[in-house]
Amino acid sequence: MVTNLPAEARAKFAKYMEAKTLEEKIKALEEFISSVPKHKGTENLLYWAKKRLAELREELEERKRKKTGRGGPSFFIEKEGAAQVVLLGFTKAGKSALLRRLTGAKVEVSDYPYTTKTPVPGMLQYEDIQFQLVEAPSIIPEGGGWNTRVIGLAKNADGLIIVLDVSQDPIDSFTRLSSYLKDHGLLISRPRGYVVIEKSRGIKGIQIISYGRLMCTHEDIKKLLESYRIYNAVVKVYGEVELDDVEKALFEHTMYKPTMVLLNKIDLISRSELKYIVEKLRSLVPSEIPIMCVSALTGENLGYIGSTLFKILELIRVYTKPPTGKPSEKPLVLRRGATVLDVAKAIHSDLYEKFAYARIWGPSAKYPGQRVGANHVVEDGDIVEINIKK
Ligand SMILES: Nc1nc2c(ncn2[C@@H]2O[C@H](COP(=O)(O)OP(=O)(O)O)[C@@H](O)[C@H]2O)c(=O)[nH]1
Ligand SMILES: [Mg+2]
Repeated sequence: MVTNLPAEARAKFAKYMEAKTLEEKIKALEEFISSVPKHKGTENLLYWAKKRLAELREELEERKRKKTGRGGPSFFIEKEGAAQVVLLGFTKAGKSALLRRLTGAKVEVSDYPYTTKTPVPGMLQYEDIQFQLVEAPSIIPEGGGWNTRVIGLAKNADGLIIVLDVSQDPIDSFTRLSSYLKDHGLLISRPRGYVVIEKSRGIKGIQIISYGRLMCTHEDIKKLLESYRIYNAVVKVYGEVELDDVEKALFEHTMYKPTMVLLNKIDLISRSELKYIVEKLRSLVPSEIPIMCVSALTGENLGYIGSTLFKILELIRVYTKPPTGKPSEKPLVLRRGATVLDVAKAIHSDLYEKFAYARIWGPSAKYPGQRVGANHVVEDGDIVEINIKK
């Protein structure tokens, strides 16, 4: 049940949403929490809000420790290619060695812990597209602000690769790493449903984009957000989502990232040891997460990483062609489930606005050159010709 908050609490919440600095956010959230009446109906909300408050306080503590007042340089890396995938792991798992071998990036591989101090990007070629791999500085088991920035980097990515050293208790490393990620709002297995609310400048009104099944109406969501005095936001719905999940998303910054696991350094152990480890790990790792056994040293199995990423990221490639001309050599990369209209939108807003019909060649076409409407779902390898209204 969605909580019926008194007007005062909602006003306090609006103040929290508008707060700019960390200190302002903390103060506003504290005030909000104390203005919420305590009963069964507000239990969840108070839990989410207090959890968020604890996170913000931790962030502030970290900044104070640094004494710079700014939390150090951010780990932001501009996206390039079809998707950005962050390599995560503890120190010396072999992230740099993998990045170097897979992308040719000039990064130091070292037996000295915490050698990689800032994120390093490189491009991995997969057939006719490229993935941007970004090595994140290693997660420090003791925690701290460095980790906070690594988490920030991972939250901004399209997918994650968890790198484990197969010779250094990979089961324990995986367990610690995945629970650390979960505690910091990063899920590596797909939840039943979740919501992301984006409030950036330039957004007018409430836009609801559903990639799943919404168990309430758009009107319900608008009303809920308006009651929190949110009038401009994009609400992205994934999986099966109830109104409660939308309210929770106001506080919780949990995200799901498609993930794969690399068991690295398989050159160091015997095949029977490896078999035992893989079986044990498989029983712990959610079934949708691929586990691959690789060696950055010998290069074994590294050739399968591109296709595995393509699969878990649920991407497709389409080749666009003008009505009189050849298909493009470079594909347009879209998410699975994309329609002809999404293709038009991705090429040019003009094509989207003046869309009349499309012709399709390839996997989704019943016959070459099939004429289809805007809602036709395209498939990997399709050639799409958009025709506009004359
Ligand atoms: N035997 C073996 N050693 C590796 C492999 N990958 C990395 N290493 C070694 O492991 C150490 C740490 O590697 P590095 O890539 O710097 O780890 P990072 O901290 O995760 O970036 C270095 O001494 C590497 O040479 C591998 O596949 N096999
Ligand atoms: Mg490194």
